[in-house]
Amino acid sequence: MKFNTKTIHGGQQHDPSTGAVMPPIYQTSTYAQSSPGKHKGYIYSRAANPTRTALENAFAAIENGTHGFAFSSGLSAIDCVLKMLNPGDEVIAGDDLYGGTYRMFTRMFSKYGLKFHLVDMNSIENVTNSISDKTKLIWVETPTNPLMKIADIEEITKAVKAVNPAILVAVDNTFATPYLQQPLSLGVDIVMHSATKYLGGHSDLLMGALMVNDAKLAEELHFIQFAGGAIAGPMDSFLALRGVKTLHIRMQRHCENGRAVAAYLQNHPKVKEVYYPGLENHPNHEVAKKQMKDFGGMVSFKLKDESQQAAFTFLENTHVFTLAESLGGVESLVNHPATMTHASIPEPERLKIGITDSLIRLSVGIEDIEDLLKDLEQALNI
Ligand code: P1T
Repeated sequence: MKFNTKTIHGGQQHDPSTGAVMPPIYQTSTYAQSSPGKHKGYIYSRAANPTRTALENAFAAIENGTHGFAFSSGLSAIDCVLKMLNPGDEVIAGDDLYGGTYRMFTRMFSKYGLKFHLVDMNSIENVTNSISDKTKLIWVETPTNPLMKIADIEEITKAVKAVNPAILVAVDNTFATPYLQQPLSLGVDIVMHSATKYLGGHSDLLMGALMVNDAKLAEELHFIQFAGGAIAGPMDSFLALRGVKTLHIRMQRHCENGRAVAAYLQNHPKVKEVYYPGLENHPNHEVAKKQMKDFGGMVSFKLKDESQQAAFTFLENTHVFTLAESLGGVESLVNHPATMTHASIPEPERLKIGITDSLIRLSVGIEDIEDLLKDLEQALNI
């Protein structure tokens, strides 16, 4: 199947008991057994639930994987990956990460003996030079949140595997979605999503996803998911599956609107810099063109007036763009990374990579572009 068909049919079967075209919401924690150990494939919903199974099969299909896993949040999916490691193991990750990922790495798992090297993945040597015999995982977020940096997934994976094929490479594919890039097909081991975002697509649920195409890795992740318990519930699984079915058409409009917003901002006299991989002057535009089908709906920018007050005036005055954390829903959102999504990163670290008070992040939705541009124009002119 091609991608658009897969978003609707990938891994799906009509419900075996009734023929229901959409999987029912199996709102049950447990399943009857006729004799101890004799059951119909489902035992207890922490291990598996039919609504979640339908979603997990769809997740696997859209990322070209063989196995998918649905978690209670994006962070719990990352937590599951890190729990494969042991104290003393080392992880190399990008230097620009979602603030919650940074917080989990530096304040939770460091405590349990994992060591994190955060490097600028613009340069592949920065990754390979940090590899030691303790390196077990490379964590790649691309495009990055919020600075929209692009890492070359295929080249990084090749370089890492050339040093040690046992090192796992994982990609947080939240910003791109499998509509734009499919990391498993580029050689990585694990794809992760905050399905809260584009996969769900309607800002009505929290969820995480992992996709792999290796049975042994799948078994290990399923064990941690089952033993740890951070699973997605049946109602959220139903909603996320409904979201996935329109991913391709939503993404087309997100990309169209994202491109138009980036072009508009780039020509605005009050805007200092625009961060969007579709712009020809983006430092990684060529890599983005190579590995992404289009450039998505996330656009960050800095105002020329670098004061926090100037940013806040803008943020308080948009009407179609709602000031809120999160991204990837049908509605447009605006966010101030320094005080909102990335506030957990200590100020000196934030400033070092460029998350200043004047940085504003837009999640461009699928409304009419004229209304979005009008809204930005009036808020910029206050
Ligand atoms: O929020 P949660 O579903 O737990 O997902 C965490 C996460 C992981 N990775 C990326 C790239 C993310 O953007 C996120 C969540 N991000 C936001 C809430 C935000 O506004 O940036």
